[in-house]
Amino acid sequence: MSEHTVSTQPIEGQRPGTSGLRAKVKTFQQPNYLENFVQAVFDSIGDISGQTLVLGGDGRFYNREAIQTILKMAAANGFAKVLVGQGGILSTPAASCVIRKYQAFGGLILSASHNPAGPDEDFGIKYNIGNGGPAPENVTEAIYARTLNITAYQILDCADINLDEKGKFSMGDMQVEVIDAVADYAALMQELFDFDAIRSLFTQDFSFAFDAMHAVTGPYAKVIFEGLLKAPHGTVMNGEPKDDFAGGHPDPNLTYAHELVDILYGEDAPDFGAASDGDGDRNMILGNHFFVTPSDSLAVMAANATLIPAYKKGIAGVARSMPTSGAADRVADVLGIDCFETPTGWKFFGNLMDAGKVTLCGEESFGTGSDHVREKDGLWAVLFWLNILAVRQESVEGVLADHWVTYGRNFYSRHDYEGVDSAAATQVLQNVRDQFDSLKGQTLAGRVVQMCDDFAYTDPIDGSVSENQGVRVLFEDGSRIIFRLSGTGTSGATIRIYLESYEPDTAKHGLDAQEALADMIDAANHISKLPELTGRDKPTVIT
Ligand code: G16
Repeated sequence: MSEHTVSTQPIEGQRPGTSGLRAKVKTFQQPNYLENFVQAVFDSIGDISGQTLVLGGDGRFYNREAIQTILKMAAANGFAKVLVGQGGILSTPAASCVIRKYQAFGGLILSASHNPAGPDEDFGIKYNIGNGGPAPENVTEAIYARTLNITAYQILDCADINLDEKGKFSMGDMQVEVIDAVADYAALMQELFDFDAIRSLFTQDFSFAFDAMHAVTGPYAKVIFEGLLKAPHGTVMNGEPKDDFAGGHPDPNLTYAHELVDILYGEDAPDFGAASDGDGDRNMILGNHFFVTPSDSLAVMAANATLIPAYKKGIAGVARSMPTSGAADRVADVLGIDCFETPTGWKFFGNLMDAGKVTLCGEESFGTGSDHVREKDGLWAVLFWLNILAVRQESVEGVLADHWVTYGRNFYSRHDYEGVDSAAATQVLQNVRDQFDSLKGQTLAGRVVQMCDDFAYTDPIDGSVSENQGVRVLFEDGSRIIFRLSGTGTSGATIRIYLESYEPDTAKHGLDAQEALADMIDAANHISKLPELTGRDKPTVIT
């Protein structure tokens, strides 16, 4: 067993995006691509000698090979110990949980989230810091800067570890401990929620379908829902993780989770349906013939938090990403707590949670979570909803109808245009920017434009500034149209248009969101010239 220093050269394009470095598997398989990035991480995060690293991924194609390489590099770079999930598996929230529980220095999570997997699809890697959360921008920028001047990486020349066997192994001077991927996470969930109440719900006339979408949450969901909570066998659909996600696109939304959606909107539909994504941090919540927008889900959680054991004393505050609807703000207002508006990206919530300023966080991109870990957490959100339903003994639709009576309804939708030519996408946003001055005071979609800007955020804890986080058109009545380019895609550009309008009138709450927002959608197309520039007459995905 010997330690090698291998010469290398910088590789272009290794700047982490919204959530780490994502690229095609074939790109990651290029000589030194993975190694350069991992060495850049190890060179940028401080003194790692004698420290513990957590390592795991969503099980997608290339996960196992990448883990073996990273273990050998961790050993050569001086880590004392690596905790790795059995089979190389750790869902993103489970990795966050393990980093925190064992006070590790940080963790490397291998995932491209909901992006398809397989030899011709996507792979990804991100570094999480010691609080369990995604590295903040100053760290990811330091990693990127290092990728630009890297000249060598360190690696141990040794045999692979058997990732399928739990136990402690040696790799040079470093210890590798292969841990149960589910146990620590399942234990944490039992501390937070009333498992007795949820178990009793399953003995009643209540049916539930959970779609793991052939991705990482299958084993977690089977242990928690069918094992600990005694939901009927078969509650978990598509629960066998596959390295290509069975050819699917495990993004829990109305388009890609259509198998579950068809069941919840079919005959004899279950009372409750939920899905999670590739790496287990996103969630979609459905009732019988009913869809809960992620923005509303966050608001309902905030309003009902005291029904849950972990939050029974109340929540410190909430935070939402800027494009997420203002539904949670209304709840925060009534509760007399702060509501923070951050840029898109879970990494922006970490400081607020560490400072004790927020307990619950959420994003329109099907992410909700709390300060129990520092990632969004799909199964946590499902358990939160099950606990609410167990206590309130109402349907999902009933809970929402009641919520809207109290707080009004923020009609909300996101339109995604995927795989658009990058120059055209940039121009769509620029067209709106060019009208910032002239739009102000104009009437669009029957509403008066109050102001337009490029969203910028100053972190209230460390004062760091993040600019150009989305183009906003804000109306006097609180309605909003927001344009953003996705930071998680790997081919072409994805334009996201976020549309929101507030409706206090209960008589109008039953409207379909696309109907309620139709004039806003027309206005967005008109001011951006999106149809003309992209040649698209409809979005790829509507949520
Ligand atoms: C990631 C981030 C989220 C973000 C989402 C969408 O989620 O963690 O904070 O909201 O991407 O980002 P974008 O609009 O830039 O594509 P995930 O689940 O992909 O890791």
